[in-house]
Amino acid sequence: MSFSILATDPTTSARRGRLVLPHGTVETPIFMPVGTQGTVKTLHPAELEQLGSQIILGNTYHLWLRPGHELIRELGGLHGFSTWRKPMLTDSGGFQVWSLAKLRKITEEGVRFQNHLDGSKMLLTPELSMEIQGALGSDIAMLFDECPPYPCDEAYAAKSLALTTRWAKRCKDWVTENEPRSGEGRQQHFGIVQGSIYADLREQSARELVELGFDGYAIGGVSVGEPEHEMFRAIENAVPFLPHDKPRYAMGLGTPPQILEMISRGVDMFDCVMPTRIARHGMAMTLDGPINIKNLIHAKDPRPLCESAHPHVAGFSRAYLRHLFRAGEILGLRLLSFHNLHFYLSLVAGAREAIAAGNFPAYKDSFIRRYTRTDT
Ligand code: PRF
Repeated sequence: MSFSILATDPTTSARRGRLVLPHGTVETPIFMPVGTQGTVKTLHPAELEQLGSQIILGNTYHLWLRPGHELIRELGGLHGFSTWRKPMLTDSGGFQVWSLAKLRKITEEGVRFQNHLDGSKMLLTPELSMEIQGALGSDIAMLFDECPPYPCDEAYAAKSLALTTRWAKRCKDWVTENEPRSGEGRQQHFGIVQGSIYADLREQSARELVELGFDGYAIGGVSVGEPEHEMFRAIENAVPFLPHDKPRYAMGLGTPPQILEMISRGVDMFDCVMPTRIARHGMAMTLDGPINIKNLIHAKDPRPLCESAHPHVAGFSRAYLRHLFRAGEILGLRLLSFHNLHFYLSLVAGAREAIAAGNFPAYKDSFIRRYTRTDT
């Protein structure tokens, strides 16, 4: 079995686990930097390794449209093509079609849409998504799902989740018939629980996916504009129906406090564009909350970004980093991206240590208290 639980927190649902994948081992809970186009924006793969990134994410939708999965297959899969050597997870494309493409239409067959790059008409199906992810050669492929918008009435959410289950079955059938990789090098497949904010639908979705049987389970359809308490409830409504001995992944979130809240609810894996995206807008995470490095208050500040900064960044003053942003220098984008990923990776590394040491609730509470404190 590729996932093992090494420790559990006695007072919350937090777990410390280990996931063995074809390109390496992932210690959980883990944060996965997002590399949509086969690159974590601005960073060299060696820098990602220097940060201790254990697994990164890529996107079926973008890489299928450009440069194309056949070309990537020919050039050694996404690993060979990008030179990233460690594990990689690919999202299945449906969610990205929804957020990027024009004139989308969902049918039983799949999603029809207009390519956002050249306007051509395309169809992405569950089978094609699995074929593309097979060509990309990721360690973990996500099943093709529909992520309903928020808000969404219960009738639509029920119809949508029934479609997600039928698509999951088609993904599984395609993999059974076509997957050439077996044994140690086998690609893993994660089902995605949907059901919007409806407890009974979350339960139904989880049960149906578990019945089909996958290597891990994601909770999708969260962090799509719903209030935070609904997001936590969606996780609480799905987790009890997922197998204890399989990894759980909350897709596309969140803030550092939200990640700790999700870990305490039994989630093992996370991805979010936020740390790298806000870095490119001059936002840096610190233990006292995020700061905007472009602000005038940093103009003469000789201090580093944060007492927990990585040595690669800690030597630069806030004043210098502000100068880089104001001068439009690329190094500013690179240093803040590196810093924010270090912040997220340290957050989850701290959670792993705390779970193993039996003091996760204290770790979580003291982190959140300091991060959200507003000194006035
Ligand atoms: N489904 C897929 N990818 C996703 C989501 C989803 O629901 C989300 C929602 N938070 C982010 N990425 N396939």
